[in-house]
Amino acid sequence: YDPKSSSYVDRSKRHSNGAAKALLEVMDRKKSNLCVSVDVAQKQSFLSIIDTVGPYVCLIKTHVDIIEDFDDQLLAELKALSERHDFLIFEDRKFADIGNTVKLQYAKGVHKIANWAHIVNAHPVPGPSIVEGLASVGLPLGRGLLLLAEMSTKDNLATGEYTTRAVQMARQRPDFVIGFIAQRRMETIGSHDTSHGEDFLILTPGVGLDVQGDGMGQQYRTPKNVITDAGCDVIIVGRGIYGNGDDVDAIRKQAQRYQAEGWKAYLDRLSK
Ligand code: S5P
Repeated sequence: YDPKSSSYVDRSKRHSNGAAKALLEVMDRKKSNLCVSVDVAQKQSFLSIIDTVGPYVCLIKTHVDIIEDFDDQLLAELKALSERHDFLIFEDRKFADIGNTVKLQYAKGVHKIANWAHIVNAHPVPGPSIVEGLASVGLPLGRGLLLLAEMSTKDNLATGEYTTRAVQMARQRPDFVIGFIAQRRMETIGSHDTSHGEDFLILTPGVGLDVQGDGMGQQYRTPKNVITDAGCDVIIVGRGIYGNGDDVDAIRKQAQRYQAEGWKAYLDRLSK
């Protein structure tokens, strides 16, 4: 079994986790493997970008702790947009602490992330206990977790044995860990026998069509590099979509462009 040559909709049937299933289904329904990362500091701008790109995405990635005028109304509006435009929500919280602390960070505080984010992510650095802590909150709510097995930045430390250990952690909790933030497929890592049908979602940041970096360590690859060549599943695009100002038509055009490029790259991969 090779997830690279299987369709998103067929793969949705292999996942028992509700968030993974729902994501693969919406990707198929909307013909989109585009996740837009909305890293802006004002609520109004945040909601306006999401309303504009909503029709073209399968997933919206948030960093709610960036928003200066955050309030509960923002979450209500985000939820309404996710229903109107049919996308899932991924809070890019990058949990990285002991089980008990991440459990509190996930469920409580100002943001109450578990109440509204279908998907969150975590650094594997604390070991399997971080997954247990998050699962105790997220599983009863049908949520999914991604582990950061690799990063997009220059000279990052998530390589080699660290990546392998991240994959092993995921294999211990397939009910909750639905995949990875990574730059390539992970099923073959750790001299694992892939014949039993393992399937991870690979969500990949560091995607841009016009520039190669941001002067702060970020490194960009194209949708073709990421989806067709590396076999990843979802392209995560931030500033490539809204980085040239807040003109709504320009943002819509970029979202359509990345959606089209990402989908073409997926169809090219399937026809290989
Ligand atoms: O390795 C990573 C992991 C993540 S989640 N590299 C990343 O860039 N990210 C996130 O993806 C980062 O926090 C940001 O929100 C987004 C990339 O944004 P862009 O504007 O560079 O496309």
